[in-house]
Amino acid sequence: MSFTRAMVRRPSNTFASGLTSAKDGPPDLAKALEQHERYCDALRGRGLEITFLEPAPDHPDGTFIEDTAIVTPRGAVISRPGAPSRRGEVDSVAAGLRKFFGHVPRIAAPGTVDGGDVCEADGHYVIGLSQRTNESGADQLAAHLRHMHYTARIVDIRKLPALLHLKSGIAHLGAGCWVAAADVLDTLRSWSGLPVRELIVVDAAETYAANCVRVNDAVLVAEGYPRLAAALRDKGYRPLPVDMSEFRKMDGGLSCLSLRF
Ligand code: CIR
Repeated sequence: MSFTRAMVRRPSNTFASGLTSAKDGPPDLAKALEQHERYCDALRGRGLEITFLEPAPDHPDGTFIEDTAIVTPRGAVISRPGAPSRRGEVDSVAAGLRKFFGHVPRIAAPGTVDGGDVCEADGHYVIGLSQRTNESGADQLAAHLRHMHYTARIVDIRKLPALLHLKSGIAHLGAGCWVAAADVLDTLRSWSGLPVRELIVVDAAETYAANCVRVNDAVLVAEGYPRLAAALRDKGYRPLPVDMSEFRKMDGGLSCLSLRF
């Protein structure tokens, strides 16, 4: 899929009070803002025009904008985040997306979906049941996607508690090429009928980097994970390292900093 736009939200001054399970200490806001700017540069360098939503001090996790919507070439769906503290993030995202997509349906209670649990693979959407996405939310999202004439499947990753989201452990680079963390491999192989032409396995020491993102001619990948970068290069991809240290402290992966469309 090729992209021309992205929507992002800079971290606000309450960033450090967001949800996290990481034990790496509090993030440095100035450094996070700098890293966010470099991330935006990487997107601009791939030809994307960026829309910035206002920073949201009332929502410390608001910079992880990917969780608030599922955006496809045929329309967008506003999610209902699994963490109650994140539910208020969606209104401003809905307003931003309406400018591009017109009517944008929403996941309704009791459903919950985090966009990080949704992985697009050549027009097929894999939706992960996780700590954040429940059956009702996944069913509603699958129905919206099918209405847009996409196919969708729901998979269960709740037995992989190390994964906050589906895309914490897998990424799809296009044309059936997957990146998967070593401990997700068996689960991925159990998804029958999934077109897997090529598989890049991320070894246990680099699991965080499995959350990489293909953006047009490059693959954005967290900086400091040389084995995955080398494996991507070997397969003919162009890895583009982006420093994610401050976002990692808040459990944030690379994909969650933007909505791409
Ligand atoms: C959260 O726990 O919701 C945020 N601190 C991090 C969300 C990261 N989202 C993602 O990787 N898709």
